[in-house]
Amino acid sequence: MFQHIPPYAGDPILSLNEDFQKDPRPHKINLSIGIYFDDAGRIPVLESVRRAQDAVIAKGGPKPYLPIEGAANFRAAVAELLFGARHEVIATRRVATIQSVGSSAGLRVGADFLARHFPKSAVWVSDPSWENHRSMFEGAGLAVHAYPYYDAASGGLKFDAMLATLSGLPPRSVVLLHACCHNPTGVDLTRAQWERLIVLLRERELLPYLDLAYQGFAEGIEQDAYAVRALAAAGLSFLVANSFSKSMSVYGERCGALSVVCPDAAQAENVLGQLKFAVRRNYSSPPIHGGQIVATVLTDPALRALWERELSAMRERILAMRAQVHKVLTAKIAGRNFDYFLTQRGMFSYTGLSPTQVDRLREQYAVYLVRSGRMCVAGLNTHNVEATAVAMAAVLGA
Ligand code: KET
Repeated sequence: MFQHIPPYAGDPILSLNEDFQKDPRPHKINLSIGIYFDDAGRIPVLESVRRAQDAVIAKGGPKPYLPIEGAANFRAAVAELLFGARHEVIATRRVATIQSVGSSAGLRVGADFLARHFPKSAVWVSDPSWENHRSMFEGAGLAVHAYPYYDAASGGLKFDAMLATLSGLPPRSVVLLHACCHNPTGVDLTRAQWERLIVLLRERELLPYLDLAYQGFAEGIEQDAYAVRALAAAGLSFLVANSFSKSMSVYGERCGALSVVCPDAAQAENVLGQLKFAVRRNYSSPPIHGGQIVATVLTDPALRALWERELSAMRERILAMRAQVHKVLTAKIAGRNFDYFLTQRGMFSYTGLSPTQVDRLREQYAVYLVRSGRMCVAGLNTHNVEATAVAMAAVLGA
């Protein structure tokens, strides 16, 4: 029956992470998957999350199906996190938010919604982007193209080329944008660049789709919502998928959301209905437990304050690792500029290592990076940063 089924080629990120788990070498270093590890190399259980989980368990109660769109307290807390309390889009009820199974399901439900209601629209993603973006949108039946983004020569943005490409797109084309901590490059738009981009998006009647998977890892929770709020302030309609996997270290609880900002409340109600239709025919409704933990952290003032401190500490530890790997590499390799470690933001650094160099790092030194040259800086710690830099120096021929 299944003889014609080909083997799965594997996923560039998740398969690598599986290979890492199987690697018997005790000195192995995992800088592949976008997970934050603490200085002891462990995935932290945040104290705010642990207390919220205790509260959710203590409350007990039955576990009914959630509504298709998720729990009301979770959805309201997400909207406030994204836009700020009492924001106009919330007050006028023109944002439709669903709780999703990680932001991945939010992205995919949004893609299904677009495929059904914007069938002629193609999706434009940055070159490069998170590998799964293209796969998800193509999986929903949408055509996917790339706009210029990262400039390998300067380590910065090809901003003019990006604008030039986007200004040539037909109206209602979908433009996927990383709201902060661009994956994989760590290169974000400045606020001035967002302002210029927003003018273009509005003039060309494009449909922005924001991916906010790393809120709090660039500058802070509020600051990292800048793009979301700037698009809303400009009166644009757009989609935004956001994740709690990284910001609350709850990867396996699969907590995320999709919000669609609409021109008015009537349209938002219909959009919410169509999102529900997309969910119902897919996974029916989201799980209850993780979302209640997240909602508790977001809405309990003491836990919220604790979470913000814990998230700041994660962000600062990554910055310290960036500084340290920069220092060691600069000392080891003369005449090469490693400033990108200092200027790129979020969990990732785009090292410019070739796939062959990445393979050597893994095979000879047990240091795992994604083959694109992406390094998860959040996997570095005071115990492995020196060894990583030594290995990098070796494959760079120093
Ligand atoms: N968007 C981006 C940009 C992203 O990097 C990830 C995960 C997600 C969405 C999905 O996260 P979720 O847990 O579904 O809310 N990225 C890391 C893990 C993965 O590939 O699934 C990564 O890039 O390593």
